[in-house]
Order: sequence, then structure tokens, then C-alpha cells
Amino acid sequence: MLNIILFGPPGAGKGTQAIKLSEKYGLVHISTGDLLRAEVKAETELGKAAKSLMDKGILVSDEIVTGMIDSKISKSLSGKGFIFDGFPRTLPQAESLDNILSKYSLAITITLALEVEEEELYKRISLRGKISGRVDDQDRNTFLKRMQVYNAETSPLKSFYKNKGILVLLNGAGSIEDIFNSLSREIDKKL
Ligand code: B4P
Repeated sequence: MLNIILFGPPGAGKGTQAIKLSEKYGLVHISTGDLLRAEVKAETELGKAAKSLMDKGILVSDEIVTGMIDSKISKSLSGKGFIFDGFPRTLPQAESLDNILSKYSLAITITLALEVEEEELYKRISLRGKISGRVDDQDRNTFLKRMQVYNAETSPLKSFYKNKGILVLLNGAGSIEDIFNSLSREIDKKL
């Protein structure tokens, strides 16, 4: 199985590229952001708890997110693999992911980290905010909070995957197609 983590700050293009890569390589795309937004839309208890945190740019609890991931993985074990988009975002989530995968005798093949300057990230997110209606995309302070959370809790995961020898850093600035091609080149080396 080919199991990929697509990593990067808010607005780096994880969701955009994960959709294209999952189509090209036949992988199951698991986006914790999308799963949480679906819970919010359906007004479930989980969604109600998640909404206020997401709107403020704060992470939802590790326990909730990890439970959702385990359930999704267990339903697609006969496929070609997974692409994780926006997960893991904390060290406990990364450790849980390893534990869940090893339960099924699986492991992460590669972690692809998209690197983009903060001003470019803000430009993309505020543009999306005008069309998507996402509350967390519409306010500069919420963006700054998301960046602060990313720098404090998520970015340190790069060392976690570097130590495992499976981290690849890639420039996430440029056209969607050029970035897709450079991600594909890295994945092809693993096939
Ligand atoms: P996410 O849904 O993961 O949101 P994101 O980081 O903003 O998205 P992404 O990087 O995928 O950006 P995209 O491709 O769409 O998280 C939202 C919230 O959910 C979090 O703040 C948190 O509260 C919660 N959450 C999610 N996962 C969690 C977890 N594991 N644990 C706890 N809480 C969690 O790109 C952004 C925009 O840029 C798009 O409009 C796109 O069209 C554009 N774009 C993409 N690539 C471009 C390019 N190359 N050039 C120009 N524009 C580009």
C-alpha cells in the first residue's frame, strides 16, 4: 500500500493537491478538515463541539480526530492506500496514526511537506474566504491564530518524520500543475 501524508500550513494547498493525487494514484483521500466540516453541516454533537474551535482557528481534540481516522481507515483496507490531508497536526496524532496503521500492518510511505510564505498563504485563504463562506478564512486575526497553532503544534512534526527518514520538503508556491508534478515525481520514486 502507498500511504502518503500531505503536510503544510493552512492554505498550503494540501486539499487541492490531495484531490488530484488521490485520483492519479487511486488512493483514498482522508481530510480531517472535510470530515469535521461534514459533522458541522449535519449538526451532530461532534460537529457542534468542533464548530466553535474551527471558527476560531483552534485545533479540535486529538481524541475526536483520531477516532474519525481509525474508522475511515478500517473501511478501506482493501484499497491501494491512503492520502492523509491535514492529519496528523500534533505529535499525539502522529503517534496515534502510527499505532492505527501498525494494527493493520501498514506504515506511512512518505510525508510530503509543502512550504509556502506566510503572505502568500494569507492571500490564498482570504481569496477562498470570499467564495467559500468558511468563517475561519474570513478574518486576518483567525488566520494569524491558525499560523500560530501551526508553528507551535504542527510544524514540529517535520522533525518526527525527518527522524524516520520519510520527510520530503517541497516548494508549495507556483502553479497548481507545477506543484502537482513535483509531488508526483517524489511519489513515483517510491513505486
Ligand atoms: P483544513 O481543512 O485542513 O484547512 P486548511 O489548512 O486551510 O487547508 P489546505 O492546506 O488544504 O488548503 P487548500 O488546498 O484548500 O483545516 C481547517 C480547520 O479544521 C483547522 O483549523 C482545525 O480547526 C480543524 N482541523 C482539521 N484537521 C484537524 C486535525 N487533524 N486536528 C485538529 N483539528 C483539525 O488551499 C487553500 C486555497 O488556496 C484554496 O482556495 C486553493 O484554491 C488555493 N490554492 C491552492 N494551491 C494554490 C496554488 N498553487 N496557487 C494559488 N492558490 C492555490
